[in-house]
This record gives sequence, structure tokens and C-alpha cells, in this order.
Amino acid sequence: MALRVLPLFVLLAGIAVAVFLWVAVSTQQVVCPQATAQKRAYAIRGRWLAGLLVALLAAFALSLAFFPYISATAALAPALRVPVLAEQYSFEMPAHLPLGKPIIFEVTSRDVNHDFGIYDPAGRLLAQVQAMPDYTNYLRVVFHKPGRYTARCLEYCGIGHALMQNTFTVGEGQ
Ligand SMILES: [Cu+2]
Repeated sequence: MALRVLPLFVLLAGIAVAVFLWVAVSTQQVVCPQATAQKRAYAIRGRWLAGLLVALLAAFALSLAFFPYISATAALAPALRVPVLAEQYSFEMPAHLPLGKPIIFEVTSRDVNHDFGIYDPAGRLLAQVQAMPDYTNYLRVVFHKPGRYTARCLEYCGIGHALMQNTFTVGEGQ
């Protein structure tokens, strides 16, 4: 077995040594002076950087319209402002809200930290925000379906937390 492997090893080792020798001999002469190579490399790097900057600026400009904060800010102006006051263990808020209009809930708390979570008529969580004492959080919502919605507290706030909820209707007119 060892005798059959030996010729193959010698052949492969010979090829490897030949490659090393070829590289060593062929790089004896300086093909390009160091200063010239460096200058050329810096020029290539400069062009790559310029290309990259152009590509990034183009991507930034093209994606600016999809930036979420801009649409959110633009939508703030014409909205109906609805104050919500959370307290142990209820929410003080209107019983009826309009359909299809932007609403900004101004959510705060009278006592401890609560959470104002809005569930649609199918029981899915639509939006939520913290209700904090001495601080107002703004929650923008547009209701697209009429029906009975439920606001639930989503942060443990005391012994009655599990019962802390309120319902309101969404429909035409307000
Ligand atoms: Cu709670």
C-alpha cells in the first residue's frame, strides 16, 4: 500500500516545489515600482469611494419618501385629538369615535403606570402605548372597521389590573 502511494506523493510534492520555484524565479525582477503601484492603487480606491458615495446618496434620495417618520409627522396635523386618562382600574375616554379619520390619543395616567391597548372587534391588538403619570404619550390610530372596540390595560398595575378595560364604538359621525 505504502509503495503505491509513494509515487503519487513524489509527483504531487514535485509539482508543489516546481510552483514555489517558478514563483520565486518569476518575481525576481521588479515588474512595477512601488511608488507607481501605490499611486495606481490609491487612484482606484478614490474612484471606488466616489462610486460608493454616489450609490449611497442615490439610495438615500430614492428611499427618502418611504422614511416612516416623515409620513407620521405629516399625518399628525389634521388628526382628531382624544384625551385618555388611565387610572386604577378604568380608562376615561369617549364612548364613540369616528371611522376612517386619523385620531391621536393623548394618553396619560392619574396614578401608576398603565398601558393603553386597543383591541379591534375581532379581538386583535391594534395599537398600544404606555400610560404614565405626569407624562403624555401620543398614539396615532385610524379605525378602518366599524364596531365595538376594547381598551385594555397591558401593564400590571394592581389587584384590579385584569378587570381594567373599557369599550367604545367606532362608526360614522361623532
Ligand atoms: Cu393594569
